[in-house]
Formats: sequence, C-alpha cells, structure tokens
Amino acid sequence: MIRVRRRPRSVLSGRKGTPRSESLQIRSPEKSEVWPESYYGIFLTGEALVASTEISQLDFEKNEGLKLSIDELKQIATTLRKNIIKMTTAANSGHPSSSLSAVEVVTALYFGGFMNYDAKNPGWPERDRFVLSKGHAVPVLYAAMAEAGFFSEDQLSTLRKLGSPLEGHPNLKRLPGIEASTGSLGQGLSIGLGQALAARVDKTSSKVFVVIGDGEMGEGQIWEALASAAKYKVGNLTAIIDQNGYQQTGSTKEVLDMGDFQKKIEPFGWHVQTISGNSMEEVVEALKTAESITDRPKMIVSKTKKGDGILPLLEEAGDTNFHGKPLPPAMAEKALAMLS
Ligand SMILES: Cc1ncc(C[n+]2csc(CCOP(=O)(O)OP(=O)(O)O)c2C)c(N)n1
Ligand SMILES: [Mg+2]
Repeated sequence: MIRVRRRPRSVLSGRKGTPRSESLQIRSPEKSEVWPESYYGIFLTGEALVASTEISQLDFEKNEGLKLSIDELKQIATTLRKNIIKMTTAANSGHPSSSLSAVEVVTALYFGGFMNYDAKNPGWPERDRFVLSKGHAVPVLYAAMAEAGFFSEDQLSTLRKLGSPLEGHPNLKRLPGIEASTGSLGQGLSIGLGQALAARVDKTSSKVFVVIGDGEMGEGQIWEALASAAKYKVGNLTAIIDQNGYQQTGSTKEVLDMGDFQKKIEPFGWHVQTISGNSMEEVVEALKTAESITDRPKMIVSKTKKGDGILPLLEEAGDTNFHGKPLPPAMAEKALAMLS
C-alpha cells in the first residue's frame, strides 16, 4: 500500500530545504505594477505550484509511511491553526473560525494514516479523496496541504490574491490535490458519493472523506446523498459533520435546528458516531472505527467549537461565531502567542 512519503514540516528537526528559484516565487503585485503576460500564464493552471513543489519537497525526509502519534498530530494541528490565522489576516479576508473548528479532523485524515495520497503525484488514480464540502473553510485544507508537501508553506501567503491558485474556495482546476470545487454549500456529499461509486466501478480501493458544516446540513441535496449512499451501501465513503454550533448569521439552533444528527442519519442506514471533534484522541478513534466498517457509509458527527484554539479572544471580541472575517493584525498576534 502506498502512503504519503514525506514527514510533515512540524515533526522534522532542523533540516533546511534548498532555496526555491526566484522565478517560481508566487507573489502579489503592487497596485500600480503591471504584470507581464507570462506572469498571468504561470497562474492559469497552477503549474507554478507543481513546479515549485518539486523543489520545496527537498524539505521532506523520505518516510515509509505516515501514521503519526497523537502528540505529533497535535503538534501539526497547532501549526495548521497558526497558518490559518496568518494567511487569513494577510489576505484580510476569509473564514478563520470555520477553519479552526475542523483542524483535528483534517490533521488526523492527512497525517494519521487514514488517507493514501502522494503529494508529489496528486493525480495518482488510486489515491483517497478528500472533499471539503464547507469550501469556505479552505484555509484548513491549504494549511494541511502545505504541511504534506503539495506546495510550499510560503505560498500560503498568496491566499485570495489575484492570480493565486489558493482561491477563497477550493478550485480543482487551479490547484493539484484539490478533489472538488466547493463553496456553494450542499454539494460535497453528492460529489464524494460519485467518487466513491466510481472507485467501485473502477475496482480500486480508493476511499472518500467529506467534511460538511452543520449549517450546511440544512441543504436538501445532502439528504438525497445520504439516502442514495445508504441504498448503494457505499462502504468506502466517510462523512464528517463539523458541528460547531454556528452558521453564517447565528447559531444553527436558531437559524434552522436540525435536531440530533445521529438520530436522524442512523435510520437512513449509515453507521454513525458522535464525538468531541476537537479532541485528537476521539477523532483518531472514530476514524479507526469508521475504517473497520466497510458494508455501509460512515458518518462522524464531530462536535466542535467554531474558532477552537483562540476562543478567549473571540469571547473578548464579543463574537464567538466570528464568521467570515479575518483577525485584525493585533488580534492575530495575540492568537499566535496563545497558540505557541
Ligand atoms: C448554497 C449556499 N448558500 C449560502 C452560502 C453562504 N454561506 C457561506 S458560509 C455559510 C454558513 C455555513 O455554516 P456552516 O455550514 O455551519 O459552516 P461553518 O462556517 O459554521 O463552519 C453560508 C450560509 C453558500 N456559500 N452557499
Ligand atoms: Mg457551523
């Protein structure tokens, strides 16, 4: 079985990579700067990222497999949290709080040995797929992808900049390693179901993981996918609801209370677990259990906190939803200190 081959940056000790070639640096232009035509060309397909990834991957040690310990996973989770804050504050836009709640799940999937992928060959047909249905939380995915070596960490600072493949929502046409273009909520489970069924037709062992928001669960299309996945007993599909208690305009209970997800989804024919989703231990255990079940689709209801890791700062700011806004620079500095 092929697994990701490089150890992530956070668990490396003191190895420095070869500096990247200047011509491959991605940067944003000054307002008055006119970009040469070739500069636009670089960005059109995300090829610049692939090219620079080849070089930046010299940072990583070869490793026979990637199944990190809980402590190592927690270390990576902290790195991801810091990078989420840094990149959204640098972009002066984005969804840090929505990203922070899903950090443990994304970290465990990418670095806990649950997903097979090759950051150096993102199109490897037998890879497992990760679909971030709540696409606005893509900073958590970009942070994980940088850590895994899909592209270099420097490039996170291009988030939402004109021409960067690190768009405000995941775009599979722009960034190798993104498996679905999402952002219009409600579609990711259907996409993941299609990918899981395609693996069955292709007779590959690919698995599919989909992360859905709790507000997003109000979208009707998700319930069609829940019914269909159960009908076809799609045992290579695992979905995770990031139940952080909020959606855009307020608490999910107030806006549209969907009740107890476990009680609603089990009767569809899914295997369902409910866990504390900001506990790395619980996330890893739940993913292990899900991995062992192969005769039906698996759901993990992951009870989380929106903005987990920096909650005291959100409380101080009087907004524990903090939806769709970056931390102002002074607040970001406090957040980074809090996470250190
Ligand atoms: C179809 C659709 N309707 C509305 C929006 C606008 N929107 C963006 S994020 C969001 C809230 C999502 O809440 P939730 O799924 O709970 O994610 P969270 O931010 O809490 O992680 C909404 C309504 C959208 N992106 N797509
Ligand atoms: Mg939510």
